Amino acid sequence: MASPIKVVVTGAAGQIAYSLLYQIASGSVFGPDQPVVLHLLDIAPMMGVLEGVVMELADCALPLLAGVLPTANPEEAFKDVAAPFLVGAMPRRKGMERKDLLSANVRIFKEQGQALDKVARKDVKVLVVGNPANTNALICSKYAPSIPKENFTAMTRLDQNRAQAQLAAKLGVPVQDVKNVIIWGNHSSTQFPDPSNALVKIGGVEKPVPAAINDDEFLKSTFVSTVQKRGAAVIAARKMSSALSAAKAASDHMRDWFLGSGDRWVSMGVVSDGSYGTPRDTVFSFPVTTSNGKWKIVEGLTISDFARTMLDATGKELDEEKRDALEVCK
Ligand code: NAX
Repeated sequence: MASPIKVVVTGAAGQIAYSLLYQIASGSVFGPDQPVVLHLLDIAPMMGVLEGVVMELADCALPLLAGVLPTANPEEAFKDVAAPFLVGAMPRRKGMERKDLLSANVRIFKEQGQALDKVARKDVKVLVVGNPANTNALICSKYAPSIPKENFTAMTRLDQNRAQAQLAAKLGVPVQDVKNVIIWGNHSSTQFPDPSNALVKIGGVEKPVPAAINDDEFLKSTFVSTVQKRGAAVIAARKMSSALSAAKAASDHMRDWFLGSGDRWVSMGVVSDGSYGTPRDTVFSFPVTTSNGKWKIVEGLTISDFARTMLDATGKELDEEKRDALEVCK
């Protein structure tokens, strides 16, 4: 058995963490032979609730769970960690503008970047889930200059999983028979869920999804807006935001980053190098492949006029968020 790795989940007393912690501790993320020590970070007023989570983790009697450390101190939480799931953030309250939320949350990610810089492993793989996830990841990376910027990513995997599920339902095939749907840009309503390179296995043969669906109007309109608005649809029905599916997506993202994505493309928010005419130095979601703990942007895809407009719109939003966030951090 390998020696344990330290994994931190922030917002550990919250609803996404409640599903995520079990997946990490039961071996679904780092594999069935990798023990983990879980560091649980939340704010001081939540320590009582966190105590309950610690009790439940113990009561799960999980063989791979080698230790649990609940704390409200970021430096203690991030000490020597290999994999931080940065989930904790302030939720959007009634009457709060997007800008107010951004300003509250980028401060959290500035502080956490500084703490990671000081005490985390230099090969740490950071996944930011808390919103605005892309810009929070950018700020976190900027305040952790001793850690390579490639090690900071934002979660758009939930959007990818939603898109894959929508296409599979339309085609009447199992979800795993659809692959290579892409989420471009921001994890927000400007994201571009792009089915143009997706493949579907029908009768054992892979075919392009656009040809199999053969309905341009559906693919450019209904499909795109269903995926963009899926989070709001879940809130309307559940009166709470997506948690089970968000935790599953966070697990998928980190597992693929650590263990490899195989022959599938996955979408991750990563620091843009300007690929596909996207704004450099923003955390932009691209199709990537992963192996040996590293991601690589899929190259050489054709960008249609429609896709260009969509990529530009989401890129513009990310540039604006970055400008506002850097202003807040001054
Ligand atoms: P909850 O409000 O249930 O939990 C958030 C937890 O974070 C709370 O326990 C809170 O005390 C804690 N927290 C606040 N400030 C903190 C800090 N400075 N350090 C550590 N912990 C802190 O929210 P939940 O539903 O779990 O969602 C968490 C975040 O995920 C939100 O920002 C949400 O918008 C975001 N999401 C991102 C998604 C994505 O695809 N990237 C999808 C799901 C989700 O909406």
